[in-house]
Amino acid sequence: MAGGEVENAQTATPGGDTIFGKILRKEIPAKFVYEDDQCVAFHDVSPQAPTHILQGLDKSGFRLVINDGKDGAQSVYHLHIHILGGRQLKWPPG
Ligand code: D5M
Repeated sequence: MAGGEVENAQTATPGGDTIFGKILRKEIPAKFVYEDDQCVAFHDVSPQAPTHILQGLDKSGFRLVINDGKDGAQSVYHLHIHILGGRQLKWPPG
């Protein structure tokens, strides 16, 4: 994904294989922090906070985000949860 998330979300569409499918099948690398037969957690390639994992927890507090659709800046159509933490997050998020 060459552009930013909002830019990528303008053309991303649901259906078919995704980059996360390739990661799950170990066809491309990712920095995994957890893995079992039900779910995986790995570091985001473009972290938006010191901790930015596509599933995980941070003990000093964290934010869970699910982006949905173009206006929600979703760029990968494979259900995933962003976990952001490791700094004071701002609100509203923009
Ligand atoms: O979130 C999709 C997220 O996936 C976005 O934060 C970038 C991240 N991403 C994209 N490609 C990779 C790879 N190869 N490894 C790790 N993370 C990746 P969305 O909510 O769909 O915009």
